[in-house]
Amino acid sequence: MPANLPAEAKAKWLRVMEARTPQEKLEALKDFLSSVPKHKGTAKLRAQIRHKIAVLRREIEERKRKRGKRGPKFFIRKSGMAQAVLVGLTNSGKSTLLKYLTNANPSIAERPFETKLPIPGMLQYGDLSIQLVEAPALIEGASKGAMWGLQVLTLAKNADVIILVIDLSYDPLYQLKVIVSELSDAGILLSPKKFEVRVERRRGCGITILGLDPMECKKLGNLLNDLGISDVIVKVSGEASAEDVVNAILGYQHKPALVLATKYDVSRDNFNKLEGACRELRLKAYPFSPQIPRENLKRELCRAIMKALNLILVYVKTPGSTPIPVTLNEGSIVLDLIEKVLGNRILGEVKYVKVWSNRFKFNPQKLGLKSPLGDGDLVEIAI
Ligand SMILES: Nc1nc2c(ncn2[C@@H]2O[C@H](COP(=O)(O)OP(=O)(O)OP(=O)(O)O)[C@@H](O)[C@H]2O)c(=O)[nH]1
Ligand SMILES: [Mg+2]
Repeated sequence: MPANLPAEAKAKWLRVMEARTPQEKLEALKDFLSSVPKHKGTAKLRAQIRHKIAVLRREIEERKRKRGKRGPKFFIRKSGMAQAVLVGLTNSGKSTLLKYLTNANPSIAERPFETKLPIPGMLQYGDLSIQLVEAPALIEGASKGAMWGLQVLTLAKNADVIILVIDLSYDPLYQLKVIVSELSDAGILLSPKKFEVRVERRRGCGITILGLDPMECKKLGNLLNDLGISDVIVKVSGEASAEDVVNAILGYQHKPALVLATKYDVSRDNFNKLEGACRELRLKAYPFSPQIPRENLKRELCRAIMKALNLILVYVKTPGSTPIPVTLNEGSIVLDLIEKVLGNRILGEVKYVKVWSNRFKFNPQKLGLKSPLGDGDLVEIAI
């Protein structure tokens, strides 16, 4: 039921939306909550706000603790083309994977909670280099501060991709549920973001929603009412549901993710069950066991990570030089490549651009600045 909020509370909600730092947001949320009348119609809203306040408080305390403490570090500086964090329950095989696929040498053990700090390793395949980071085990209640849960979730927030490590020999659906719900409680959603949301405040304009179909528009209007949000113009581009838009407004992040199902050698039968559940969440699952040839697994995983990130790898050279690998976003054009490797000052001096590609019947071809590039293209830029 929409919460019929007094004008004072609505004005205070706008302060929440305008807050820039977590501390400002926390104060604004507390102020807002104090102005929401307590009755049945606002129970859901008050619960949501209390939850948000609790999450923010923990985040702020966590930051303070990290700043003040000169102890073991949970932060891993990014290197390589992307950082992928391995998140899974204890004993799920995270260290085994890291050791099999990278140069890292973590301790592998049957006893639980063997890995106590994040461990990085570099996954190299051909010209692709992806940093894998083993996160210490996630447990139920991580998002509420259990064990090192909040630090693990912060690692996941900072990574480019999340790899869910799920042990096939022990209730894989339970593990999937725990990981997905802990991440979601920490504001991390595991689906590619296919939309953008812009919110503008305009006094007296009511709720105006642009870019959603009528059903979703109506739903979004109700959800915004429940949150006490009015006088806003919400502009949505791309594919989004009303819930997606509300999550975006509440600050949820979307992270590309994939699933690695370990111990395939001992519990092969569970893979199909897990794969089905992953499909419903739009996650792709890959089997793992140390019996799978290392190079095949590295290739498949690198490709999957690049795809999840919408990245392509192209090679660039000047006439007579050795090509160097460069990552670009999918859909990039020749101009994007030149800007990335040479900067835009040089643009006027480009004489020609030749491209060798398996998309072409005849190679090489001279391309214009607006021509699209594809994965594996070799580009020669003459200046
Ligand atoms: N048969 C088999 N055993 C595996 C596989 N992966 C891991 N194991 C075993 O599972 C146990 C736990 O492996 P680890 O790699 O240490 O697990 P972890 O997720 O790093 O565990 P923590 O760091 O303690 O959270 C070890 O005894 C491994 O040998 C696999 O694919 N097949
Ligand atoms: Mg480990």
